[in-house]
Amino acid sequence: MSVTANTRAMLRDRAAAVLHGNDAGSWTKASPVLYPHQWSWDSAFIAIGWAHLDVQRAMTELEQLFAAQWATGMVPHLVFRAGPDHPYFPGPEWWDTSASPAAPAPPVKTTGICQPPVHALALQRIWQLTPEARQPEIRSRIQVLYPRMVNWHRYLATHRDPEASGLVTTFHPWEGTDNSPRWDRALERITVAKPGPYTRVDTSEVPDPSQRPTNWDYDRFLWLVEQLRKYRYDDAQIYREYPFLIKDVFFSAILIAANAALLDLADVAGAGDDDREQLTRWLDRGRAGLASRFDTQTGLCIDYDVRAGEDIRLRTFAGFAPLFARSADSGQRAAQLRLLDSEDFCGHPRLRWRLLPSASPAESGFQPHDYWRGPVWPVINWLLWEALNMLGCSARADEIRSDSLSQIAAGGIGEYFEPFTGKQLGSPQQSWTAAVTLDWTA
Ligand code: 2M8
Repeated sequence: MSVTANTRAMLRDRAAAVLHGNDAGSWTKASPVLYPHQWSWDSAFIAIGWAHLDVQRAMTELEQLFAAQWATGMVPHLVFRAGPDHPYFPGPEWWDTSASPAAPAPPVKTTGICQPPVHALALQRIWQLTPEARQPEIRSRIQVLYPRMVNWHRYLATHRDPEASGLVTTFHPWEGTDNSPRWDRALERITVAKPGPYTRVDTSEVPDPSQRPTNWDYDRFLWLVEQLRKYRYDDAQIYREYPFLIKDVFFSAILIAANAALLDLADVAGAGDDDREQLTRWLDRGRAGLASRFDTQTGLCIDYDVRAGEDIRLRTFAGFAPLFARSADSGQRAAQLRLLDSEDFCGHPRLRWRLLPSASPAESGFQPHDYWRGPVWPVINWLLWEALNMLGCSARADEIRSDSLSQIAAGGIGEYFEPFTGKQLGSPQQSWTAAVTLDWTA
């Protein structure tokens, strides 16, 4: 059943209040306490939220993030912006990106990894929502940002895909889905995993530690950062020597959707033929790469562990990469839609709402409270909703929007949700959840 007009209006007001509450002027905290800095893909979603309130502010969000872009084209996963009153671990000293000549000059402080490139989808939404009177200004701002986005995608298509496979290699679980069971085997292979002494801050901010990654995870996450730092964040050296290299089908799918979004904006941005041709080549290569990872038997797309030379055959949200890429052919689409509503995913009889959980309840690593190991993430369902609409599956897309809004109306503007009860988990007042709520209630 769809939410009432009153509920939508109430959600809209609450979501706007969360964005305003987390607004730091020209950038937005990912959440008030747990995530006090500017995160990369959070910012992209946040820009979509701002676009419904103020398109100029939405552009500023992206511009501020891209101001911290590395000379390689990489957009860092986190820009440290909050002052010392807002502790976050690991902070800039742990990353020490001054080791890399490609890192931005002080005072800008960032991490040395990246996150899925949702930014072009945000730019597209901003343009769609720009009122006529604002178009000249926003168009000229898009024209400045666009080449930086092309450069960002170039980084992913080259440094992160030296094999030219069309698939992006992720270097770290913090490049999106932290403790997803997708990384378990690769992390288990890391034997020398004790990093220097450290104190976590997150576990004192989220009262129930079972909703956060374990210390075992953190030992490995931090040890991997030490290795990246040792290689001075040099992608070529990392590729030769570092133990965690995974062809991530979800990340790759977002890049495909993002390349299509940049092509769609090419006229607005006044893009030249070179950029258009390059984007088309990346798009074709990405689609072919993703198609090569599709398993016709299970209907899932499969990550690949480059170091171990192993497929990662798990039932998680990432398996729906062909849908997220908005490029599934009709056979893949039919198989994926069947699987989506099967008992392994949205059709599981215990689910509170028919939404895509981060891992299948049928998967052995599934944990209903634990972060990326089972809970429902509104931003992931937003990506699915948008993809289904673009693939012509608007009835199923409408259900995802409506169930997501019901979940948020009942549970609050939380970070993630328990799939069986709908209980809000993690951080309250999460900016990107507010942002997709604004997009869903427009
Ligand atoms: C989570 O990750 C951060 C590290 O980047 C953390 O656990 O401290 C993830 O959900 C990530 O995808 C997200 O961007 C970030 C901020 O919301 O939080």
